[in-house]
Amino acid sequence: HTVKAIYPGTFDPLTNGHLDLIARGSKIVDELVVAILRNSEKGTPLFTVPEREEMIFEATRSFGNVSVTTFNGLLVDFAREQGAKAVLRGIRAISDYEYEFQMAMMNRKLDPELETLFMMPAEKYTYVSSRLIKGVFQLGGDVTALVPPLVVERLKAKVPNRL
Ligand code: COD
Repeated sequence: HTVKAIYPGTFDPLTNGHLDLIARGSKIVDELVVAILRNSEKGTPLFTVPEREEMIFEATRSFGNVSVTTFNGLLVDFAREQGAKAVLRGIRAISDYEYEFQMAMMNRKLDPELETLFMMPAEKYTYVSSRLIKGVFQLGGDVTALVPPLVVERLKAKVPNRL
């Protein structure tokens, strides 16, 4: 049988850490669906959902088995609709564990059939987060080694008057 997995997140914006995880995940599962949460509670995003979707689409088009879409509501419901058996999540450091553990257990409670798979990124991306990328870029820092080239372009267009 074929295994389909969902890689859910906010992706505001996609980083090389996310991309590293997508590359690792796509080697393990048959089909990987990157799913952007539309109604995020993380506050006002920098990029709109269509902007985030386009950046992910461009960055993942060379992988034959990765697609990108958006979702609303419960992740377990979306996974069931998609016929996905697993959710892929990344663990960067111990600090991610608490939050990820709670989500994985809650999702298991909601749907015992859905498994959460955790993968670790390359060491060089363990400190990369969308939040830090936005903060550093807005203050004039160089993020070219940490996000895909298109994300750098989009950041420049979005935040033109940086220091
Ligand atoms: N290296 C490796 N992995 C990374 C890196 C990095 N540098 N940066 C981020 N990641 C991982 C994160 O750990 C995460 O696993 C994934 O990439 C996506 O990251 P984010 O920050 O974009 O995603 P989140 O944490 O905002 O996603 C939260 C969800 C959208 C999955 C969650 O809120 C959700 O499922 N919401 C839907 C409603 C629901 O079902 N709620 C109940 C859940 S228990």
